[in-house]
Amino acid sequence: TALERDLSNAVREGGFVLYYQPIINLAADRPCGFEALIRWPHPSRGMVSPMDFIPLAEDTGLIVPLGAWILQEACREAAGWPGDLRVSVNVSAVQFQKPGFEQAVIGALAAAGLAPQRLELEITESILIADAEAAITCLHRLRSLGVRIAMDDFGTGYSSLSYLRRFPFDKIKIDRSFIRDIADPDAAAIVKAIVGIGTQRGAVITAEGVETEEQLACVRQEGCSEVQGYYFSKPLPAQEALDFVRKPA
Ligand code: G
Ligand code: G
Ligand code: MN
Ligand code: NA
Repeated sequence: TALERDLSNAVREGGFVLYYQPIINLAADRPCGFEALIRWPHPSRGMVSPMDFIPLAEDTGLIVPLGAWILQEACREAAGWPGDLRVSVNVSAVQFQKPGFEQAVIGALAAAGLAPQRLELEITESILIADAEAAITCLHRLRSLGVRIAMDDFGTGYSSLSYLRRFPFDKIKIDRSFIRDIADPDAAAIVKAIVGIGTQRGAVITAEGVETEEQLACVRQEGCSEVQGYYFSKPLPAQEALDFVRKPA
């Protein structure tokens, strides 16, 4: 298709940009890192959403070079950030399962000179579907390098809670649908349960999609330690993200 051809060209010519959304540590009341979110400024279609082109990249295999570029670019950018700010990179299940994924991570860290502790990989439960044993082994290897693992969109997947016992992770990101509905006691109870399980496992709990002061108060009350969402900032171009960190509170 035409979009497929354009995607292939964009991968070859570097036609993508990464935006960065601040992640706020509530106790410190300041950003502790950024989530990298890819953008594709298409010459005639305008901004194409990753929800439209990541699946296409997965189907065509372009996710391998594209994913390698995302890792390299995010690590390179993060190496220039002050202090111990982390970068969180979304990894699709297909990308994770391709041979060479671990090597792409190691290569990106080395090329950027970034400490592995400053890279966090956001994965979803879907990586466990095909071959859970292989996925768990790979996660252990990545963590032994020092890279952190976050479970993204948590609560929306289809895996059973028993996976949580075998799955090595450092952080749970509570899906924004629960935060949106947090005034509803059922959604609040789910947030409370996730915080309980995650805290028991020693994980950091991040609330995603916080848009209002009321939602912020609720997730703080429920014991989330980090928050992300439009209430603080939308995803920003790299330079604006740095300005966000430097601006006085
Ligand atoms: O920022 P936003 O609307 O654009 O992102 C839409 C979806 O695309 C989200 O599910 C997000 O996780 C995914 N996404 C954004 N950037 C990346 C990326 O760099 N790699 C992968 N695999 N997914 C991404
Ligand atoms: O699937 P993942 O969690 O990686 O994707 C994050 C998505 O959430 C991105 O599309 C990002 O732009 C979007 N996002 C970030 N903060 C908010 C928010 O406060 N509200 C909404 N509706 N979307 C958000
Ligand atoms: Mn994410
Ligand atoms: Na998410």
